[in-house]
Amino acid sequence: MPERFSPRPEDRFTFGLWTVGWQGRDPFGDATRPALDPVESVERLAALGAYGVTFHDDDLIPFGAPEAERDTIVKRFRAALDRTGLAVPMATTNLFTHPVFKDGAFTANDRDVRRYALRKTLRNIDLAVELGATTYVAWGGREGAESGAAKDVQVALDRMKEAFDLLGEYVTEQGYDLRFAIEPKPNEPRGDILLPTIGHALAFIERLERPELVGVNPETGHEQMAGLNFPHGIAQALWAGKLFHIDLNGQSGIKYDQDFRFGAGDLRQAFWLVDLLETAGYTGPRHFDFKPVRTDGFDGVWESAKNCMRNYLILKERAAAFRADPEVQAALTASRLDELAVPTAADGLTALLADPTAYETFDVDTVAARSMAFERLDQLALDHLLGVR
Ligand code: 3MF
Ligand code: MG
Ligand code: MG
Repeated sequence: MPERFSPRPEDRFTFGLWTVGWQGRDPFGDATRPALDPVESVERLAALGAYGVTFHDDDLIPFGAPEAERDTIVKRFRAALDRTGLAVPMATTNLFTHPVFKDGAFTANDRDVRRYALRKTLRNIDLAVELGATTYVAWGGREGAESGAAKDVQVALDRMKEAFDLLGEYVTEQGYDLRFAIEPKPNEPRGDILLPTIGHALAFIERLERPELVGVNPETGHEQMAGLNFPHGIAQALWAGKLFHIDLNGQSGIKYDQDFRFGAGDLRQAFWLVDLLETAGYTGPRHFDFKPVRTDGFDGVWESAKNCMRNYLILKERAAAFRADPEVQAALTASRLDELAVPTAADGLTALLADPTAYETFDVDTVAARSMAFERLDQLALDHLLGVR
């Protein structure tokens, strides 16, 4: 393997404990792999060149474990982090596995469930901060419904806002350096989930008491399950200053959440995504949220974890070659990308209204006949992606 595709901690690749630890349980089948010790995951991921790990509370500490057991587990986990140098930049809460969350957590119709969900989250926030996390992800997989009357969506959004306002109040009072990142998903496990896309989440955040504390954690496959263009969604999140974190994986079109390794699925979108992240100044972790296919043993688990990082680095090299190619630069100019960067009316509204070339003498037919030359530009990108340039 060429040296240039071997990950280093500076690449900031991170993995959820639940990814390599996924046992292959799906709605139709039982586990195909035994449970993985989080300490082994830490050691293996460090050896592969990762920067850090992330976790749901229950990935590390079994649900309902007594306090003494919890302390022992955390101590052992922390020792593994110290030994390997892996960081914990993000943590999150499991508000979806236990049957108590069957109708949601922050937006469950049952108030007792909502209060419990908040307490479970606050408890894990303390641990996250103790382990050095600066981002706290919230994926509301059970916040939704299968039928119309079962959820009053506007009222549920009031409850969702209440939850994030309380979480913001808590981290502010504690003086924690921690920001929240909402992870949108359109469906699965609920028939329809609240805050289904990046756009819905961005609009919701602006209604919060402390919007500056809340951003998004978009996942490749989740946007693609809604038929959306992931790099476009990421661009809008960056534009809004809200890309606090990202879940990278692979997905082939509008179907169940496939969670393939990064690079599998829609390779063209993966190329444009890496191009964007690497040129737009995103400095956060490159976090993989994937599921090693359940057909494989642990060989496939570590192979796919390694290849998430390898594929990212290959695409990073291909995207950089695309940007550096003089023919691409000429093609970008021919497609007038430089002109898009020029404000439309920096001379102001009055000047625009007084400019006859903008309307009265504007030759619509001549301008309509100008080719945008996008086909040439796109083939250059494809040639670079395919490695023939
Ligand atoms: C589900 C997911 C989640 C979230 C996680 C928060 C179990 O489709 O993507 O993974 O990523 O809960 O990080
Ligand atoms: Mg997913
Ligand atoms: Mg995810």
